Amino acid sequence: MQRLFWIDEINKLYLLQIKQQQVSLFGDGHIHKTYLVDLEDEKWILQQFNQQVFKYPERISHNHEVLIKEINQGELPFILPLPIPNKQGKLFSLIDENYFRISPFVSGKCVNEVSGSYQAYLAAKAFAQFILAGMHIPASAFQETIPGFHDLPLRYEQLLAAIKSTLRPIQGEVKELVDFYLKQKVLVQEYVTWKTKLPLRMTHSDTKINNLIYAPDFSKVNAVIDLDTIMAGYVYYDFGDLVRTVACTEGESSKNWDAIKVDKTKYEALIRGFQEVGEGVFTQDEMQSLPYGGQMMTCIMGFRFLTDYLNGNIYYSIHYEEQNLHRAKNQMFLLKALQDM
Ligand code: GN1
Ligand code: MG
Repeated sequence: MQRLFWIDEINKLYLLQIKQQQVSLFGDGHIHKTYLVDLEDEKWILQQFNQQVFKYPERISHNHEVLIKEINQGELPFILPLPIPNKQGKLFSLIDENYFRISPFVSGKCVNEVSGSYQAYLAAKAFAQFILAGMHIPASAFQETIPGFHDLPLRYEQLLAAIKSTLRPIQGEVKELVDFYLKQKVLVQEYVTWKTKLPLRMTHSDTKINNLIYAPDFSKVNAVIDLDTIMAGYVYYDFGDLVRTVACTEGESSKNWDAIKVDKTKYEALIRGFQEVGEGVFTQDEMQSLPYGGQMMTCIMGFRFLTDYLNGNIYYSIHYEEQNLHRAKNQMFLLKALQDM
């Protein structure tokens, strides 16, 4: 690994003694650069924060401070590893114009696919319990860390703009995907209708399955992670992203197109998890909006991957040029399967 320019400053700011050889890249996130810091008697997660994606780090700090104040961590059945303050009391540390932060490392298993319906059920329960833990906090207490993050009409507009301005030829497979996603206008209209019926809650808003850490034996959930998108949202967002990443027979990066189907047993397990936790707490409309959530979140990721491909891959990290196109194609097959259910 090349010399890490931030180590000395981090050591000063967090009163640590990290050596370069104790730092290694960690995890599968698409956004931040995440490292595991393995000291002899303790482990930390250190992140070099992506300011291109999150343009308002101060809003994230604000939301995290709300959580630190309002959520009794002892009452949560899992850990919420929020960043620790540096010696100036700040959750972010600015080093050479880059933002860094450190949070507790939670051991366990982080997976991109679950292997059975019990794991699906546990994930759903954990994310629903997270929403529940924040229900006493007015949604207006949270700031929008990415404006319009799950705003489907806005993402549709962004796709239209990318189609107009792209330097890539819209033909063949690209055209097929563009046509498919433009036809999802119906889901965009449904979004507007649900908006009039549902309350805003504190949601995690990025509940893909690898944003959760299971116990090593998968008997429970140890932690809910990736806490930058916690803000006001709809319950179906968090259910929907689980459907997208748990109830699909193939992972988000699979190109095994014919195998992309809905795993109904896992889908039912997700519903069960949300029902058990949300019974008598979530409104009837919120419970009824859950199936829409699966479709909507799959559709929005398809919009976003395709938009990014058309824009020249400026948002998501990729390993090869067509990867965002393939991610959008993967989501198209899943969305079709969800719509046929
Ligand atoms: C990003 O950071 P990560 O990989 O958990 C993205 C999510 C997408 C996801 C798709 C801030 O999440 O919205 O669902 O990739 N996060 C952001 O894999 O854009
Ligand atoms: Mg992540």
